[in-house]
Amino acid sequence: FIHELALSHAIEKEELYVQYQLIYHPAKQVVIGAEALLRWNCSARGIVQPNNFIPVAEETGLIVDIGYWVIRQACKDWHLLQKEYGDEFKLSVNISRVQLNEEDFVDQIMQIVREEEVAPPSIELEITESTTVHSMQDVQQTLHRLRAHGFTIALDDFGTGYSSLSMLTLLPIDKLKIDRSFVADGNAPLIAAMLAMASALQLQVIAEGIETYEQYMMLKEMGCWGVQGYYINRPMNRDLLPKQTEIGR
Ligand code: G
Ligand code: G
Ligand code: MN
Ligand code: NA
Repeated sequence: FIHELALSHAIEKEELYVQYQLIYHPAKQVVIGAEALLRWNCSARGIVQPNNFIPVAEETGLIVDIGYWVIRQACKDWHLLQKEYGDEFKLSVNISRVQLNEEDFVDQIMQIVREEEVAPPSIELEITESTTVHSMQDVQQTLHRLRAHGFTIALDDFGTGYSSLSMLTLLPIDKLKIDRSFVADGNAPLIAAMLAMASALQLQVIAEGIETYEQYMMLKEMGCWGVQGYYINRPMNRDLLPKQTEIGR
């Protein structure tokens, strides 16, 4: 049980921080991006995992301000990471349904990237299928506006929610992130089918939860565009991330 009051002070008390997990391009053998993963170092209970406080943040609406804080932090870190990984480097940020439903979400995120001097194509927004269960038309419109500004959109946890396939035609997206459960199951035929489908729809694919050399080689040989997982790196603070030259696989 997370006390809402404690969470509501987390930003001002500087208890929030972001860790990063690299996204690696197996064909080119280069880092192409990273996903921002929020952490909370609570003074009362220590490090709280996102699965334990993001639902509370969503229920209370605190996720809106926390989410803007994450986006701003990602923009600040982008400048530093881009020096290491190059101009094409993208930072992905998880966006919850509650954030997307904010009427001024597009204006707010545009203001943040302007102030932080980051171009929208350097930022990818990860949404989940559950993001889209309610008010599909509003979500569609918001995503279209974000893409018109140059942000890219990734459908996260792909294959785990309801109506996965209809989402692909309903939502304007650029990428699929194959949920790590499919990688863990070693379900090669299913992954191959997802890759073929994504290719037909001209979507790039990132496979999540790559933990072993065998999983890495399988996805690489299948032509998967990007991979992410403990095999590349555990989520970690920006200054500890492996350098481009340290991460040849
Ligand atoms: O590292 P992991 O335990 O970080 O993340 C657990 C879950 O929390 C994932 O489903 C991830 O998408 C979600 N998550 C991590 N960071 C954020 C964030 O900044 N915003 C939102 N909305 N979800 C996040
Ligand atoms: O739901 P989302 O994909 O945004 O969140 C990613 C979650 O998966 C985070 O909790 C992150 O810490 C976790 N994660 C990242 N890589 C691996 C991995 O290789 N194995 C496992 N088991 N979890 C991972
Ligand atoms: Mn994600
Ligand atoms: Na995911």
